[in-house]
Amino acid sequence: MQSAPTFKLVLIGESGVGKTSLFMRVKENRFCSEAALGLEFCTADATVDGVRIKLALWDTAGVERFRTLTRNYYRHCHCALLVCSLDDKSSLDNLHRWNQDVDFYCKDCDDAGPTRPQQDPSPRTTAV
Ligand SMILES: Nc1nc2c(ncn2[C@@H]2O[C@H](COP(=O)(O)OP(=O)(O)OP(=O)(O)O)[C@@H](O)[C@H]2O)c(=O)[nH]1
Ligand SMILES: [Mg+2]
Repeated sequence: MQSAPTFKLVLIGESGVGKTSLFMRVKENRFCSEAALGLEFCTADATVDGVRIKLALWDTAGVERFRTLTRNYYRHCHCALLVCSLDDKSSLDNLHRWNQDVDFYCKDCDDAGPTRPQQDPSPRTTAV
């Protein structure tokens, strides 16, 4: 049986908006009440339009001093989830900065590695 194509997905956004919490929900199905830096990776199975896929999910750090490091995580990604918090307006206002980073640092998405499926969707950004 053909293995499921893998899509790399990164969670990005300001510090404290809940990226690691979202990540931990996917990874361990639990909520972590304390702030955590993250910078972790996990995989998850999903079915889209009846097709089995694998998500390679990357958590990143939103703090400014890690911004350069975070950009390394954009390499070969297929999807970036731009995360903001409803109780932090600046995290919404600053999303365009993260989107600019995605536009700039995801230029290599078209030659992503061997796990890339034959007919991939174009890289997209999604706000949640
Ligand atoms: N009330 C509430 N708190 C949340 C929610 N999601 C996350 N938090 C809390 O917000 C704080 C920050 O969440 P994190 O998931 O660590 O935030 P982050 O985006 O990973 O932050 P950085 O790693 O610094 O970039 C933690 O104390 C979480 O428990 C939510 O949906 N509701
Ligand atoms: Mg975090």
